[in-house]
Amino acid sequence: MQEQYNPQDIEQKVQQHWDENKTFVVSEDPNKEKFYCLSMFPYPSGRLHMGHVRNYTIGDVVSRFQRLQGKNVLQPIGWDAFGLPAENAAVKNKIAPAPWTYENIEYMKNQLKLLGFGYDWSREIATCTPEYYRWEQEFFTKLYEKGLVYKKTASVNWCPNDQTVLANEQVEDGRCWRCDTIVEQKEIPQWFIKITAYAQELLDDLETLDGWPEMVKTMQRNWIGRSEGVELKFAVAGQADLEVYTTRPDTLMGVTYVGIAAGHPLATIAAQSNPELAAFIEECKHTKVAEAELATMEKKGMATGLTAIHPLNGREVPIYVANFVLMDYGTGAVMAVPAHDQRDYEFATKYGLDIVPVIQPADGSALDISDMAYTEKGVLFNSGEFDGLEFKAAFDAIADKLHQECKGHKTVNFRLRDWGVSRQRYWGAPIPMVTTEDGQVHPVPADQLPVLLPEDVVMDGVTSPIKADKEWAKTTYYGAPALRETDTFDTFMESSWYYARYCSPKANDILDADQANYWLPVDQYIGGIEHAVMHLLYSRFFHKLLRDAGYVTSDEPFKKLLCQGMVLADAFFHTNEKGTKEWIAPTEVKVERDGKGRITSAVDAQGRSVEHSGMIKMSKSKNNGIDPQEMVDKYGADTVRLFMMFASPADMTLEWQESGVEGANRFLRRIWKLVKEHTDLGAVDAIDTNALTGDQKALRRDVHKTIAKVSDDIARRQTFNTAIAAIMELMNKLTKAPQESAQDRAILDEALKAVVVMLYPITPHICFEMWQALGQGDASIESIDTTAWPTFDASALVEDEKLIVVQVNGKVRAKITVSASATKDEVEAIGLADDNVVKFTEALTVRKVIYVPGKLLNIVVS
Ligand code: ANZ
Repeated sequence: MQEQYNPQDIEQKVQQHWDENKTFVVSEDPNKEKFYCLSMFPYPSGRLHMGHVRNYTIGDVVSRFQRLQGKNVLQPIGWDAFGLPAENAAVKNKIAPAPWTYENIEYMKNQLKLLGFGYDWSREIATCTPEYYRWEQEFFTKLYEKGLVYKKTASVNWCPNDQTVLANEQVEDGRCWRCDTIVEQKEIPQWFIKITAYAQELLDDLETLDGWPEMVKTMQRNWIGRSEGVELKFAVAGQADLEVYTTRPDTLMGVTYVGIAAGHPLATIAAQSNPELAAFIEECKHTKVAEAELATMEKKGMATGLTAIHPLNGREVPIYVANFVLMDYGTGAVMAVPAHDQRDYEFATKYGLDIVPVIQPADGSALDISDMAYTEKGVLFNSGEFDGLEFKAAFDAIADKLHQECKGHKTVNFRLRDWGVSRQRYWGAPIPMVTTEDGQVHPVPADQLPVLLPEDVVMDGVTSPIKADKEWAKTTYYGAPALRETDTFDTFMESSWYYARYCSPKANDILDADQANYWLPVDQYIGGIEHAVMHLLYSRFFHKLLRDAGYVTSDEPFKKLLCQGMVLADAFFHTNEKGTKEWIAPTEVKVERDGKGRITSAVDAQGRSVEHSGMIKMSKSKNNGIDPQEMVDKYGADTVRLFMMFASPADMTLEWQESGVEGANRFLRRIWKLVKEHTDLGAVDAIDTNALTGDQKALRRDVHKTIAKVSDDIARRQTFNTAIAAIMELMNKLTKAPQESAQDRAILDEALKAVVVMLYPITPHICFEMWQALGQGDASIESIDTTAWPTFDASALVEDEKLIVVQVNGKVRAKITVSASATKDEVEAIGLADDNVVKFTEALTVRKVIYVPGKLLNIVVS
């Protein structure tokens, strides 16, 4: 062991050892309990950021901990390598997306290695390689054959700048999430996968996911959006019946008009003889917004001139085209009840339509709809035979009546839509479909897969090279000329099943079922909360598709989910002459703090005073990212890992503070020093538990209490920070403990070995080195990579002596040490014999003795 802790030397040496020994390469072993630990794979953007480091450190800690529990641990890694940034970078730097991506992968792979993550690199996947996407293409064609894939012309969010379709959630305030351009609507043919066919199961199985954060499950429930309602028909003179979907059939008698979507067939019919209406419909189609904004947007509409007949009271009500009615939800038409629905209310007020109240508050208070709708559930009135009924009874009675008259029925609706997977960009997996000259579409036969994406391309800006090159699409389908699909898959396709591919990354099939079923489901999945809905829902969907195709037997892919918190850092800005904020990197700012750590002054490298805007998420736009590489170079990977795990609970935000990093580094130096001093003194004796003094027993009790706490904190509570705090506390005691006698040294030896193993998942390199030193070159001692987690000795936790406080008439007069098994009489005898107690009881009569076992002896005298 070197005198000084020198992380650079140690880390390089230990990493090389892991590489050469293939320490983390695993295979299926039916005799061992498996543990599959997965961190969300990175997009190869160029460099690791702190968010990655935090995510991957947590995963590595869990993995190494589980290995020391004796489990067969799979911890793979790979690259979510398709996607838009590669294309944008390609245009900017004049390098094709493929080489840009592969270079980034090489660089980031090296960074991951420098952080000491124990990955099974033999399973590395890059989703942009044909070895990966070939199987995705094949799976898609299988889904097509099962009727789970279809093509449909759909109105999509179109970003005119990026020239691409955006998913609803990629539209923020009507603008593109990437470039802020106003999003338009456009109709194009697209491929869809029927996730709606699994909506109910995706909802129900959330109940089985005990190891998931409640919040994520709630977000998924809301996204799936199941509602129970009634579908009912309004007759329209000279036209087919108009169907509407409502979740409030109890309000049926309050309907005063019907609203239809601009894309509804009835709207098209009405517009044929009404140019003004036709123009309005056109306008609606261009300005359609994300669903979330329906409630707040300005309500607009136009009468169609058609009327509908109310199914129960026969009243004639006007039909309006309304901009807040969505074409692809329910039936694309709503029965409007302005008295009890706010959107309908605003619309009716604007266009002077009737407002008929039919629900009053159940508590008997007065109904007030003078300036907004009353949307609560209540008691029916103005509703003829249904008057007096409450919501549930009214729902059933009205549904039954409609059913009897063949005018409606109960039904369930989901907010979830089918997954549109077509993207018009280049850097993605080609969709394996062709169209023959007769207009028929066909899946590419499996023996002709993969449909290769050409990598040697020149990007001209936005048009995909496989669309620009008209030759690329030309192919044949069983001899007949055909054209390839030139759209590529949404990159969520690749991330939806990578966790499964890792189980058999080289399989000559989508998956090897045996291997997949050995490892799956993933025992612990770790990643950011930003993936709570889409990625995690699509993966759950894919898992069920894989199951139904016979590849896996489980129902869910991820048993436990941990969403790590964001990494924050101080952000500073200088306001320039134009009044705009110039963000200054925190590394360029000199700060002074008061006693409480508050910033009192901040000055940048040019000597300008800068403003502090608090601790906020590390980001490029605020220029407050801390480069993990610089930190590793300066302090070593172990220090960075330790700080990350210690500074806050894994699921909370983490404040990056260099002083904290320095503290973590000092702690590692302290352990190093103690281990060095201890091992320099040479071999130790075994512990003789019968020969220990009280102090020695107490110290040993602390050691074993710490082992029990750390084990529980890591395995069950997943509070890594409190586990580290417990180890630090123990270290303080060990540093002060005497090292004189053979038994002192034996206890310290046991303690240091436990500490080193417990810290190993967090700071593996330094622990690897210290473990070797503690082994004193004994070749029979196992490497720390495969050693067992320390077990706590229950007998060490037993206290065999107790300290009892002795009071005389309520005043503390002595503290006595008694055997833990002493009876009340024995304790009383020792207490009364104590010199100081004698002083206060002499010549008096003992009236009463109260004993609180193990704690207190109160003697009452007079
Ligand atoms: C009448 C009514 C009265 C409604 C009332 C609500 C309150 P959830 O619960 O989210 O499923 N709706 C139905 N189809 C629609 C569409 N295509 N576009 C916009 N809105 C639509 O929402 C169901 C409710 O949303 C339905 O119940 C319908 O309005 C509206 F006091 O019908 B309701």
